[in-house]
Parts: sequence; structure tokens; C-alpha cells
Amino acid sequence: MSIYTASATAPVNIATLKYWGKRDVSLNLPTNSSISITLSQDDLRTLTTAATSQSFQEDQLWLNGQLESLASKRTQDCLRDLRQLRSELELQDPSLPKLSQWKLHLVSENNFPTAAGLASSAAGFAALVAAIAQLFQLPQSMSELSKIARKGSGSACRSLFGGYVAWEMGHLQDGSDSKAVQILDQNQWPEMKALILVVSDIKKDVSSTQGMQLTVNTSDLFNYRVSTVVPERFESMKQAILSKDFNQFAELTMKDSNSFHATCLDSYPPIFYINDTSKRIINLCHRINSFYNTNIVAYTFDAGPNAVLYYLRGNEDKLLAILNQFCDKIQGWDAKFSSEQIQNWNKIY
Ligand code: 2P0
Repeated sequence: MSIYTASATAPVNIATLKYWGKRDVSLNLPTNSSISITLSQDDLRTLTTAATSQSFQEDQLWLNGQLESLASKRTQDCLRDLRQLRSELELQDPSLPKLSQWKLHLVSENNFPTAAGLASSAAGFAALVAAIAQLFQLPQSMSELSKIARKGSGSACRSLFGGYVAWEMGHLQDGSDSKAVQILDQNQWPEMKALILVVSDIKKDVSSTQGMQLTVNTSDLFNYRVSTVVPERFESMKQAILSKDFNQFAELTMKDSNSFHATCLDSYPPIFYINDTSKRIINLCHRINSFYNTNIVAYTFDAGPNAVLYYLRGNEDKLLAILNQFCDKIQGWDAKFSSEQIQNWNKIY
């Protein structure tokens, strides 16, 4: 019996304007639009191969070599939507094999350690949706497919695009206008680089899903953030990216990271994602920018203490030279400090 296969990769994306809060938990509809940069395929990515055959007995997923459950509602929602689109194609063209009715085998592999504390769900769901869409030969655009990836994990919708990506929150109740769009291809502003400082690889104790709903339900500051701060910042950040204005992009990115962590602190009970080492990194970035009299580096922190620094290639040498004073080993563009090195820095700084 025939086996049909297709493979796709999706890289991790790091938000520069943060998604934090759902207006619909079941559909992963956000309370604000967000913006991110997708890292390069060579760096942090998930590779997924999807196979289907009439002989397969059940849907199965192997993640990094381990058999994993596909039972979660999020995964089931993605599989159901993709099969629905395929069955529409099969109705239009009865000569097509009935892949929508067959079971799927999925093999996924991350090229980065899950312990690095980086959200892997975004790349994971994006690669899963992209691989199955290819297997089913779906004609839908990436923005259309991003609505399916969004149901797996909100931030996953942004990983279907490379480069600079916006997730437009949409306003419809069914989520049909809540999708990702590309702002700028990575080749149009290729000088941007990211450096990940691994402060801690310990799993966070408040998951993003739990944390964001605690913030929605208890933080007063959150209402101001989503009603006033983010809508304006979303437009300004898009403009900064389109005009490749790093100084402005960096200011908005740092302010938005701080605003997001302020709403975490304003939640009740408060959520602490950044730690003292993260705060030292924040201070150091401001000192560097102040020394150069313009922003040459931007920090951003997700739901954990690890820093992602954005900077332009032309400033790499001077930035790394400064960082090197504190940490003795840096590798390549996706350079990661080990937690031990950052802890050493903790003592020096
Ligand atoms: C973001 N984060 O924009 C924000 C910033 C974390 C901090 O998206 O519940 O794993 O699966 O929709 O996408 C992490 O949340 O949450 C996240 P779900 P997700 O990248």
C-alpha cells in the first residue's frame, strides 16, 4: 500500500511586541496584536515529517525519538482542521486519494535542547501544520494556515513566516481574522542578529497559558496595556521595521518587554519571570546604549529569565567585546551563554 510523505521545518520566533492574554482560550484568540522575528532555519527549528497510509492503524507522533501523545485538544483541533480542508479537496476531485480518512504518522525533531528554556511549541505546531498541509497538498496561503497553527499554540502562527512577522489579533468571534502576516522578509533587513543568553534552563513554574490568564483576570495595568499602549506600539514598531530604523525598533522592543513583565508583576499573586541576572543584563544594555548615544542593542525576555538580544551585524564586534568581558565564550550568531557563564557574570558585575 502506498505511503505518502512530506516534510517541513519551522524556526523558533521571538516576540518583540508580546502576545500576553487570550480573549478566547479555546481558539487561542489574543487580547492584542503582536510582532516577532523568526530565527533562521539553520539555528533553532523543528523539522517534522508527516506520513499517511491506508495501512496505518492510529495517529502517532514521535518527538525527538520518543512516542508522544496526540490527545491534547490543541493538537486534535489542528488535525481536524487540516483533514477538513483536505476532504473539501477530495470532494471537488474524487480521483484524489482519500488521505483525509487515513491515519497520520508524524516524526518531529528539534535541533536545540528543550532544556534551553526556549519555547518550542511555536516551532513545533508550525512545523506540524506546514508538513501536513504539504502532505495534503492544500492550496491555502500561509496566513490561512497560520489560523490553524494558532489553535495549537498562539505564537505558532508567527513561525509559519520567516523574517519580521505580525500576528493581527482580529476581532471576529470565530477567529477567522486572527492570523499572521509577514511585515518584511528577512532578506530585506538581513543585518539583524539575535543572541540568546541562557540565564537558567530550569523549567518555568508558571506556564504561559496559566500566567497570561492570571494577568487578564487580575492586573489593572494589563487593561491599559492592551487598550492604549500596544495598539499604538504595534503601528510604530511596524514602521520602524519597514524603515529599518534600529534605534526606534530597539526602544520599542525594550519598552514592550518591560511593559509585559510589569503586567506580570501587577498580576495577583505576582508572576516573576525575570530574575536578578536578567535585570543585570537589562542594565548593561542600557549602559551600552547610553555609551554609544544610540541604541545598538535591544533586550527582550519571554516567560522566563533568558535574554534575547537583537543588534545589527555591524555592531557585533563591539557588542560581543563588551559582553566578553563578562562571559568568556560566545559562538556564532545564535551564541548562547551557558547558565554557568552567566552566573559567573553575576558575581563579576
Ligand atoms: C510571545 N509568549 O508573544 C509571548 C511573550 C511568551 C511571552 O507567546 O497558550 O506558548 O500556547 O497560546 O504561544 C508564549 O505563549 O501560549 C508566548 P499559548 P504560547 O511570544
